Amino acid sequence: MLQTNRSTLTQFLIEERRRFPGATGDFNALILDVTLACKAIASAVAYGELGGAMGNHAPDAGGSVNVQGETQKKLDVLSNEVFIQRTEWSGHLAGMASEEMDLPHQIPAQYPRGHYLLVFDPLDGSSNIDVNVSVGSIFSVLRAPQAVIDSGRDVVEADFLQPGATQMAAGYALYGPTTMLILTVGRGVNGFTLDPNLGEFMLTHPDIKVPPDTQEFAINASNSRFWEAPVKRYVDECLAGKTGPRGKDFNMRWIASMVAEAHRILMRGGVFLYPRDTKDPSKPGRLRLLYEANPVGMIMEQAGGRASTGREPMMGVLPTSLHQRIGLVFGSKNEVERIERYHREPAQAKEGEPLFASRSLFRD
Ligand code: FBP
Repeated sequence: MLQTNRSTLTQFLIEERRRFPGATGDFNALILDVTLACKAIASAVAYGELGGAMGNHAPDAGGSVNVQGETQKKLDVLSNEVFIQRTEWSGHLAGMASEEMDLPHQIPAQYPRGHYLLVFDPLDGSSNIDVNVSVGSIFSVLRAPQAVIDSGRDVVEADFLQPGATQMAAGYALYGPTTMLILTVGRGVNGFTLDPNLGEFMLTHPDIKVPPDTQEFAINASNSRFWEAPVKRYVDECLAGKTGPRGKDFNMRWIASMVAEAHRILMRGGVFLYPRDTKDPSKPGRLRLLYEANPVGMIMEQAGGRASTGREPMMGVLPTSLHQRIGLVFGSKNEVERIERYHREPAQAKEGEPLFASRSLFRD
């Protein structure tokens, strides 16, 4: 039964804007353009093989590889194009950057340029597309540097290298059993569910708060031999459960779609770790700072959770490159702070801790 008393996303944004009498409405219009792109991607994802969008991109040409060295899925490329088409014409953007594009995307000359930069991961969790597991789109809005706004010049990589704390807005769309949008414009976090009949995002989860404590962690345990000692200690203690120093049992989850993990944690708490490890010394982490760690980090912090590199707050990290990778830990505040503390504490003495004995699950 349709609940007519719910706010739409448009209504929510207009009510938010009323708090800023001087606001032009450009920011709201940009958010609505981005969420229209998400609706279009939700439809392509939902059609699956029927829409011919499954599988690798350009298979006849041996596939295509993005700047990350990852094989691009058809939906990766399609989603990237949808984000560009839905946002570049509006006059709100000075430029954009994406996981699927080596360099920043310039706003074509026929369109006016605006005050904002859009950074996005058009389809997160790509490895799950062909197996029908939830995937999503992640976005972050930054203010363009004044020099860009004043001159109208083309954007360069350096314009995007702003710490997470300067984000104007961040969000993700989750393409799961329902399509949901999670959004922060810097005043808490709100969740919207796409009403497929109306084609509107309806406010269903106002003012989301992440529980400060949890008994659920998410990490790809197949990387355990590459983990640093503080992460091994943390996971081992979780696995030791009641019999160990934590004195309580923990459950584990790993969906391999970060956006789906973030959503679970927003809904019921938890902690997600894709830490820096020794697997590939040239990569100080698996996930990307600008369009994965920073937007999810802002959402977590705005919902009372915490986001960290494991050593320092994520929102304070000064980016050095567009596709920079970083170790990422986020979720329930007290758990993330414990992991940060373990990184500050000297390495634990091995003896006396059964799990760290020679028969430990995660031996060095
Ligand atoms: P992309 O799909 O955008 O490249 O994202 C990376 C990602 O899929 C995350 O969503 C997820 O948390 C992680 O990689 C899974 O990594 P792994 O394959 O090591 O489990």
